[in-house]
Amino acid sequence: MKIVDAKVIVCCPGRNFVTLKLTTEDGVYGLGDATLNGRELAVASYLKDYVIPLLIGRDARRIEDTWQYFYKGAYWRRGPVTMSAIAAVDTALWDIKGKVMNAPLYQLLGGASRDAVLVYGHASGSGIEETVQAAAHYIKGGYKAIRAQSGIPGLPSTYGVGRGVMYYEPAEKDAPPENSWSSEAYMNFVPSLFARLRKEFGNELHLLHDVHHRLTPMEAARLGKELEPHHLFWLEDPTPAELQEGFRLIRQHTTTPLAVGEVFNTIYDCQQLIQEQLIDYIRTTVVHAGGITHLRRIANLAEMYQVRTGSHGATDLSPVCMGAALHFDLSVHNFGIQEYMKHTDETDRVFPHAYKFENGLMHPGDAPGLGVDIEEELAAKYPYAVAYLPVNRKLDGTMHNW
Ligand code: KDG
Ligand code: MG
Repeated sequence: MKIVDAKVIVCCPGRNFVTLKLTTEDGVYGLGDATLNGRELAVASYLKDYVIPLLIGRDARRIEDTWQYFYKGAYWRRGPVTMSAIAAVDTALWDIKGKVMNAPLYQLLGGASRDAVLVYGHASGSGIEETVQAAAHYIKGGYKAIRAQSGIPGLPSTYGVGRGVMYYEPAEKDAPPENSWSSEAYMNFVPSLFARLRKEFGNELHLLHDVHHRLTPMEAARLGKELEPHHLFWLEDPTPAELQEGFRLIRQHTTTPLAVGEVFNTIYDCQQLIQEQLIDYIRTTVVHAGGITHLRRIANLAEMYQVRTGSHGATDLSPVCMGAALHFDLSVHNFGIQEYMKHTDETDRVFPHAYKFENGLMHPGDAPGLGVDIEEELAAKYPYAVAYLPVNRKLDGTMHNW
């Protein structure tokens, strides 16, 4: 079953997406998400200039061999551009396999391990009361798990404050916005946000929080400790994880569960974190960590150490990735939770999909393959527009982690 056509579709229905479409000699096609927020065209070029010429004529059934061919064959391994490109190929091949077998992808991955997938949404506001209102909105919509972020008194802008109640979009057209940051102001404020949320909503609701790599390990240890009375589901990216051993220090001081990994590309980025049980949830996702094939490998390692999955699912991951993630989540034994941010209506029109949200849970649907399509003519009406993620500086102007 030869691959005879491969196309990279770049579109911007509200935000930029890069999609790979592979077609076989029998006319069956598969899709893969290749979106790397703020660096989209680098992956599009990697695919067009280096991957597609080698894909044409390959047997679409050989998913594992194709993965190894592009991972080992490039010589230059890992990195977000390479791994997003490999992910797109891998996802499209799984989509094709599902369509050929006339089965939803999760059936090929061992079948459903659960009835549906627990997801969390984002509640954010410019201050505590607005965040409480946003959380109430999500609860009304059926959510059982909510990530809460809030503007910090004294700081003009901060991470995670959305656009409208249901949407969040950090990338801005043209030049990167500059945010300002004070770890002291942040740490002094966050426990009061969660105290208020618990007071308002009680103990049953799952509450999550994203630090977005902004603290040192010792600062993160303090925050984790102070949040303990509020029983978070997880504290995400408390410190940059290039220094995996930095998590040992956090772990020694707090029982608040830790989640890491949305910027990881391979199993080697989280090997130590998992094997030393320094984290509770691994957030690697289909598009940035080498596709379904590699994500399953990470999940299998994590299972041995009682680490559960919690894949990244922000809106810069396209509906193609969301569909793939839900098949993975439904099937993998050590699933924990899935991030879910609603795409805009124009994005959903470009990518019609079978997955559904109901009562705080999601299901990928039973359409063959991924169950996600692309309306190419409509996509063409939304041309690419350069957009950058923000950068972050401390109050004295020092460049910090965004
Ligand atoms: O592209 C970057 C965003 O996806 C990221 O900032 C969102 O941290 C994020 C999250 O947890 O969804
Ligand atoms: Mg995050």
